[in-house]
Amino acid sequence: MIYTITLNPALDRTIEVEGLLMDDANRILRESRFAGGKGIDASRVIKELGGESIALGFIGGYDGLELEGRLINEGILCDFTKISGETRINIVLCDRREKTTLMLNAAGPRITPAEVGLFFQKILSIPRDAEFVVVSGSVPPGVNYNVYAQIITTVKGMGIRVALDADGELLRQGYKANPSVIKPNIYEFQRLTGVKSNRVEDLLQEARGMAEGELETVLVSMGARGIMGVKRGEAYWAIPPQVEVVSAVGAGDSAVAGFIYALTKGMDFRESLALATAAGTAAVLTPGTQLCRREDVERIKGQIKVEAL
Ligand code: TA6
Repeated sequence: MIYTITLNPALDRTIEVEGLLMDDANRILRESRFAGGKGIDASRVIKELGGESIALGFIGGYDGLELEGRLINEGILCDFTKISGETRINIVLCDRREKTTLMLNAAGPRITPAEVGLFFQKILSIPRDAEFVVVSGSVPPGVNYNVYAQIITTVKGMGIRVALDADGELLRQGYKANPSVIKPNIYEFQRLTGVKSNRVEDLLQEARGMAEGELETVLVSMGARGIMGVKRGEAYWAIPPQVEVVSAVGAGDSAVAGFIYALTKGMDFRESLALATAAGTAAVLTPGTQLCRREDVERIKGQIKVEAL
């Protein structure tokens, strides 16, 4: 079983307009709400690909219940830690005319120390035969930036592999706890390493130096350019076909889900990287925070070029 951790989940309220006008009234043409947050997106994609996962994290209030209910309706198992605060709502504003998507991500509810303690009790109850734990996204107020390092250390101590998809101080501290896999996007990777170049050969050199010891795999997602994957002794660049981007929201989460799902199905590194890239590419074909469709992933997977580096 795969477990996903979303400490700051969100109800994503997707709003569509036709030509956003500043300082003026804009008519909403359509709106919808999805269970969101990066780990939850991973759970949704794992389900879409035919896998199973259990979603962990903090939820609270009526919006938290709605988020949980939406996941249950999608057939996703949940084991959230209930909090006194209210789960946040993020705004995903899609402009049909400009074909742009703008995201307004709220900070999230303040988490009390007792609620952090309750969450760690849930972490410790994860069965030792779990296949992977995926930790992803921002953290809400009241949660320290070393929390991912603590989760990674705890879960690794239970003999379970961990994948980390985060940014800034969360990634910096989490990476030092040596998860099995990290998946920053190119900007997050550049912030982590200080590398200024966006050339694959420069990113490769830095990633090779990182993929030593317990950090087995470094994935760097690069949008339409695909994903660079580096392990000790092997490295690839998976390049997708060029597609028309409807919304890139959730593409990185879909790539993480595709990679972890593939590993748990016994695929090798090269195949897992190809599935990750196909899932990320398929995610941009859908509007707002709708994620990838299985049929798109399977179609695109056959078009992924994987170059050995
Ligand atoms: O990647 C998409 C998404 O998970 C959306 O669901 C939206 O809620 C946002 O990212 C949350 O990201 P954050 O970094 O704020 O946790």
